[in-house]
Amino acid sequence: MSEGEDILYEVKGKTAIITLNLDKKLNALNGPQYQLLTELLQRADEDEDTVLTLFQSTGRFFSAGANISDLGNAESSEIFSYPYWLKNFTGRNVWSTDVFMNHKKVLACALNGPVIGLSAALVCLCDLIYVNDEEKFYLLAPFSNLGLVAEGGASASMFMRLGWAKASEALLFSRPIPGTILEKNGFFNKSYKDQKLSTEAFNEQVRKDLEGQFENLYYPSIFENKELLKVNRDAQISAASSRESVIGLRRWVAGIPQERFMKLAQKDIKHKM
Ligand code: CO8
Repeated sequence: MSEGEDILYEVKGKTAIITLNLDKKLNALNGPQYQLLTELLQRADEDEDTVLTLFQSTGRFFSAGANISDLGNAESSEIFSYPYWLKNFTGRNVWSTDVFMNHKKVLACALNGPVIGLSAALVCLCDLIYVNDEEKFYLLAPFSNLGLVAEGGASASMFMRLGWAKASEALLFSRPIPGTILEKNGFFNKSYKDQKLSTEAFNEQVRKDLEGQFENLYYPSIFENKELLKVNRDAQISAASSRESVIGLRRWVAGIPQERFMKLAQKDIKHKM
């Protein structure tokens, strides 16, 4: 294992494993942690021997999205400025989305628990999605509740993966979409519910199952097929990501999400459950 404590990077055979390891904060990530996650994904992409990149987590949540206490680090003089948010929001979001979207290897995620916000958007860019227990899983895109708009290309990827009806509920009304509904919509490949696995055992089982899927195949064809599969998707994700990031930038400069994040932290507002 490497890359410190918060996000772990490990290579096992032909699999690069990236693990969110902040379970006490439900794997909510601050800006530098999203940046590190993106750098690690790029590292897996560049590793010639990697066939599969497995994005996994620890504890009871896959990720509670952006760390809502992260804003405390910004100077008061810069919190409403374009340079600050271009660097800490627009630039980072466009880059992370692009790296996830353009990952050349097979990109799979093992969802041990619910996923929220920007992390949910990044999950929607994975090729394959596995869920430990759909009854304990939901996807929440609470952008309307936070004074934000979709991020990470979610305004395009969510209707592709959830269907228009559920993507509208998720994005317009910030409604959590339960795992049982997501199963019907074909959002994930497989549930491990019947096996009643701990998070660690689930992650291990997903890796073994996936390695069994590609071990005797011709790897360059896998990568070329991935490229073909995503070619039409990418134009829409790219356009969405750039548009979302510019609208979001204006919101931050106007101070709207800051106010909503503070209300959430003080429990004056909460997310629908
Ligand atoms: N940020 C920071 N800490 C968090 C977060 C978060 N997003 N989510 C949970 N935690 C912490 C809690 O503060 C708590 O810590 P502590 O034990 O020290 O008090 C611990 O995790 C456990 O959380 P809860 O006790 O609240 O657990 P519950 O099961 O009761 O509730 C929820 C779980 C529903 C996930 C609840 O914690 C919650 O609503 N969290 C906020 C989720 C959220 O709004 N995330 C942001 C989504 S938007 C996004 O990702 C894009 C924003 C772009 C920002 C860009 C910034 C530059």
